Amino acid sequence: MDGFEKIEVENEQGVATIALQGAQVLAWEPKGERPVIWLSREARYVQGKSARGGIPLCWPWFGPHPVEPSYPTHGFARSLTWELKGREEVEAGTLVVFGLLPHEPSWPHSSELECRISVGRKLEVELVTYNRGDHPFTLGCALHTYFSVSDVRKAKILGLEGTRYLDKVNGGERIQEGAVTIHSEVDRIYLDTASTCLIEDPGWNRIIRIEKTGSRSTVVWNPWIEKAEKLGDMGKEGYLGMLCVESCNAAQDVVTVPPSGEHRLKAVYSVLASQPGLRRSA
Ligand code: TA6
Repeated sequence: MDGFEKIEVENEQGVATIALQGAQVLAWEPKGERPVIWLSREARYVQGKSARGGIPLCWPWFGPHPVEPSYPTHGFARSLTWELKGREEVEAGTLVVFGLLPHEPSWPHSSELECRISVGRKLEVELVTYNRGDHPFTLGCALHTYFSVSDVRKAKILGLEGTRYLDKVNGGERIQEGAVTIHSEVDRIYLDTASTCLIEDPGWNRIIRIEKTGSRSTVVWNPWIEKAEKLGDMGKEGYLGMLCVESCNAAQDVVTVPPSGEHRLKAVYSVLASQPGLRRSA
């Protein structure tokens, strides 16, 4: 992580590392737990590019720009350096606040961003968009969170059963039947869902809970073998130890922020105590 300027946070409840570039959480775990956030062993720490893993912030669009393919995928907020606005001890742990005033030709709107990250037994990440202008604007955004799992082939995501999704690997729209499991490349935008998701990880006998507000879509992504190789910064078997479950406003679930208004996208991550039932069903 040497190429990045970082904030280290450690309190009685949790430990985290956050980069100033992109206000990107690179690591977090509650005290005594295994890492919850996945960071590639082969991540590159270069200016202007988010590191592979952690929690990149996608803003003000998700995926490719809707009309201009030369604009960066997932917007520009993840690759700019944010200002550290404050750090204070709070009941839940430590609150670190970052700010960004975007001045990009691709985003001709008067806006301000804040990212509020609370580190403790839970990790809370809130991305706040303020409209400082006198016209409404429409944006897409995501907390593109990479979770660490013992073996993605054995993990299950609960909370998306019966939800319609866009399948970016095979094309088309489908309905999720049962829990999401991963045995090949998966890249899906689950639409119109505000549900809490659970990642069941029988190998590490734990459940990661993802609660969210201000988010109407959830993206599930694992690049699997070939795509991971093409990315070049995942490590040889990195794809087996990670899983992205992203709290988003993507595809048709974009958000319009009125003049003087704001939008808050927030996720709260926690690890549930080991579940004895998990071992039996594994
Ligand atoms: O969120 C899933 C996704 O949009 C995938 O399509 C995938 O390629 C990915 O994000 C990673 O994007 P990045 O630009 O960080 O390589």
